[in-house]
Amino acid sequence: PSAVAPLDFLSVDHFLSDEERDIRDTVRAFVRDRVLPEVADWFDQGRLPRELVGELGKLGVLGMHLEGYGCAGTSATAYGLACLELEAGDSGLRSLVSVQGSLAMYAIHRWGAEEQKSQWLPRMAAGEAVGCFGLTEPDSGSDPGSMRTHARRDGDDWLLSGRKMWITNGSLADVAVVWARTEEGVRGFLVPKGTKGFSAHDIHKKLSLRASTTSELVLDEVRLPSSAMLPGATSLRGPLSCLNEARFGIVWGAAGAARACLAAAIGYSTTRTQFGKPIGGFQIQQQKLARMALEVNRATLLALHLGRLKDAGRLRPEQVSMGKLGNVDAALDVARTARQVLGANGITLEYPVMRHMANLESVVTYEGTADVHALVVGGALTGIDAFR
Ligand code: TGC
Ligand code: FAD
Repeated sequence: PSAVAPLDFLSVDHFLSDEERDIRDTVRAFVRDRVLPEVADWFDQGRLPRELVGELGKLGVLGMHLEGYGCAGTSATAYGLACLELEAGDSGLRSLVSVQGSLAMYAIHRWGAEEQKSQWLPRMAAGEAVGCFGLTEPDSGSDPGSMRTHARRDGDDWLLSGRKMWITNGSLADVAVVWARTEEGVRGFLVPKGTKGFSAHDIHKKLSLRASTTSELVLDEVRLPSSAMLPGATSLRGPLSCLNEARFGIVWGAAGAARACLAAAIGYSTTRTQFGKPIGGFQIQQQKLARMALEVNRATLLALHLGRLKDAGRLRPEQVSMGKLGNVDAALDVARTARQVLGANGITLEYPVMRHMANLESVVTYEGTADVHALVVGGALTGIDAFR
């Protein structure tokens, strides 16, 4: 018997505003009613229903932390709380929202021309248009500066060629934000679906992030008007600034996936009986639960702290790196421990744990691998660049 809330042991809730709590509760209810009843089947079938995009638009979470153009303009903390609740459902759902709001919409919002913003952002916020973000290539992952995709001017037009790999929402997208090298540095281009020479091909046989569309983009001499180029971005800083936003959402989302695993482990261990008593009554299981609860609470506190820093305009990229590194590692630990607490049942889709565990293997790799973030933090600590 305890007065503490098992999933919010340190009462983080107490430090949220009423508005933040309302947003959190609304997203939590959406995940509970719309996502949790079906997400195991979506994962099993390797799909995320397209109609969810419109529903997420109505929910108001697409680009919710951006100002104007039909976006809600919430605090960064409120956006983080939404990511936490979405990823407590499934990392694929949070990915969809991250890629739409923090990568594709943010790129247009931050680096786009006025006409590009008014053409795309209101429809993307409403979930009427889907975006994707193409940075990674088959031979260029952690080192995006080595990208081969390139664009050259041809009169008033651009000709864009190359391949992008592992692109979330790729084949769903109405508009792809594609990063390419040019004689003027790395630039971003808005490539509408159906443009001649542009195609998207889904990647199959994934064992992780199955409730998410991941595609290859092929660009073969794609002719684009000059108005397709994002005028504000002229170097790798363009795409990397978008990654800061999405990584911030992952800091929160990982805490959500971990919380879902903890909830499953508490529920299971208090009802599953062996040797005449609930397994949660054995000391070794209680130690696992206590350590999982510690990780979940610590991750949530770290996310809230980074959220408050971001809302104060003081969040630095290396702090986001520390958050992504720490929280995704913690979530993976929690998921693997919870999986064991559930015994054989833990390996099925009847419980959320192994689905989260498998998803987190992508989360630890995308948006900068754990190694990349360790090197960003290490570089900030020492002043020595260890990437090359
Ligand atoms: P470096 O020489 O350090 O910098 C090049 C230019 O970029 C600027 N910059 C940043 N700007 C904003 N935010 C950051 N975090 C930045 N880091 C660097 C820098 O100031 C410079 O600007 P300028 O104007 O002087 O040119 O670059 P580098 O080549 O040494 O690379 C640094 C490194 C390794 C940290 C970076 O390339 C990196 O982060 N690599 C990881 C790549 C990555 O995370 N890819 C993710 C692809 S998108 C994705 O995974 C979506 S998953 C779906 C989902 O989110 O759900
Ligand atoms: P590599 O960069 O080849 O790394 C392989 C290994 O080498 C890793 O362990 C890495 O940490 C290590 N390594 C690399 N460099 C160093 C170094 N300097 N020092 C020490 N170790 C190093 N990309 C997009 O652009 N848009 C998307 O929407 C998108 N969605 C994705 C969705 C999924 C499901 C997945 C799995 C990936 C997605 N990605 C996306 C790609 C993702 O960003 C890359 O996978 C990631 O950046 C790592 O690149 P890589 O896979 O090529 O690995």
